[in-house]
Amino acid sequence: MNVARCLERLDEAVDATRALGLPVDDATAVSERARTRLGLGGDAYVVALIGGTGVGKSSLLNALAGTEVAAAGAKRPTTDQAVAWVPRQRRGELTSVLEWLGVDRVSEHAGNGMASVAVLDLPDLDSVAREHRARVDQLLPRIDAVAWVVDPEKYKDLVLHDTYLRAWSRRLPHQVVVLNRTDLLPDGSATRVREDLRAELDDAGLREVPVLTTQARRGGSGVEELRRWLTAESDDKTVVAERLAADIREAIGDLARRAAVTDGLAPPLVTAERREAALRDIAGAAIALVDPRGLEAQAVAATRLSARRRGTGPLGVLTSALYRWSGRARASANPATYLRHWRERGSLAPASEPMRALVASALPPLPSTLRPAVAALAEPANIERGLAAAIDRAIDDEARDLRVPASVLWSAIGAGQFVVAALLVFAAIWFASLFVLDHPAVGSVALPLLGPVPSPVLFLAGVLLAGYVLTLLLRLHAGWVARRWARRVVSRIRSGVESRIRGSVFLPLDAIEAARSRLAAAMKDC
Ligand SMILES: Nc1nc2c(ncn2[C@@H]2O[C@H](COP(=O)(O)OP(=O)(O)OP(=O)(O)O)[C@@H](O)[C@H]2O)c(=O)[nH]1
Ligand SMILES: [Mg+2]
Repeated sequence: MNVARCLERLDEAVDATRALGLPVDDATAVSERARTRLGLGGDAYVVALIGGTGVGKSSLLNALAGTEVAAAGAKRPTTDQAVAWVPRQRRGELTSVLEWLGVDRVSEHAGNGMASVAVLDLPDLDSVAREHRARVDQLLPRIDAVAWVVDPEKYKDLVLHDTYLRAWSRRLPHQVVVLNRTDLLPDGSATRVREDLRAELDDAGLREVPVLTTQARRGGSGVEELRRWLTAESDDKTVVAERLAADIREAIGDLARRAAVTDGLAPPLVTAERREAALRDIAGAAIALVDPRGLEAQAVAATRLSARRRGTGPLGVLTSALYRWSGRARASANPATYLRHWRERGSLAPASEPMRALVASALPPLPSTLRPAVAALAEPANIERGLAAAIDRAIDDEARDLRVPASVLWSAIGAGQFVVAALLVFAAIWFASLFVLDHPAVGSVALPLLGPVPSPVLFLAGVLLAGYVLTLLLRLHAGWVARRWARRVVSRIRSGVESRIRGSVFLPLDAIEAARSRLAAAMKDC
């Protein structure tokens, strides 16, 4: 049994539990106790006789010793201070252990085949002297092994079974139940009582705990069996190590249970699918505030402005300059500013709702210890703060380098518009020449006709139509480019918001899951 490794696991479990904000006092007490016990060393382990008053604990110790080590008597209770019976050759090594236990009444023996074990006779658990039980409770966590002593009257005692045997069973790999005073039973009924006690222990899940029957008085039958149990574990270090490891294992298990980790498994508090669905819903609500339609309108206006500058020929240069000069361009077409003002378009409250629902679905099966930490994940103020930061950063990334799209087509259209303008000038000159050079005899000028229509008129109409078609083409193309661009911007903001929600709104949930996984890992290899 590697206690050092178990202690490392316990430290990891304590760290993980602290990260969850759960109390760790019991676990750190176990850790300190184990480290102290390991530090004390000694080549003997300590077995305590524990039970109700008058069951014969002191008498059993005297029977083992073959002499009166501890006072036994009819007065109830008799023992009020722990008495240790230790092998003389180990006395020195045991001194620090006994000091740590607070036991100063020590009786030595020559060994007698019990060279590795110190036996403690303790005060009772159930007399009017409450301080006796308090003393046992104080000592029990430091004891290496226990012989629970009962008698035919008290063997069903609930306090012993529920408060002690059941509670300590997993922390004490070396324990035995001793049914003493069996000589007081009528002939033949000792076996029945023993079987009854056995069944009682089995029902409580204590199948591995052996039951011995003894008579501390009148011949001391069964006392040799108790002695064999006490000396069966020849390697005292194993007893101490197994006890410490069991204690540590239980402490880790307690921490893990508080965090809904059982059998070394930390099933996720919410499934990956539910989490992704919540993420999408939260991002969707956030994107509603970013307002894709509004952005599209802004993008179209800004793109058309830019297209007008390039693609409307000499007239466009003039109108664009006027637009800019008057400030209208800024007011009606600034996608970046529009994005940055997302807060003005509504509240974040609906965006925190999917998280609240997600947390509410995770809470019911959780132990009460973990619930507050998980419930805090649905705290609207926290969610909204994280979400606002996520939106701000995603928008900032996008708005910082937001460039209104441009197209070479617009320059080509612009060139076309210059040609149109030139042709208009030409048409104007043509008309002027007709009036000025040949005025007033218009009718005398031979006008080239194209069918019934004079060529200059047709020419003028054609040039104007070409100008109109180019303007329309520019407008339609700029609108199409702008909408496509706006969709891309929204989609980049959406993925930016989603990835940031993962790292902000879901961060506390991830921290809880990480701590639970660490607890699950700490349950292995100990
Ligand atoms: N008949 C019989 N009497 C016993 C036996 N063991 C102990 N007794 C008697 O039971 C009484 C109580 O014995 P103790 O050894 O003082 O009991 P204890 O468990 O140490 O009691 P506390 O010190 O009060 O906790 C004494 O009068 C003993 O002589 C036994 O096996 N058979
Ligand atoms: Mg006693």
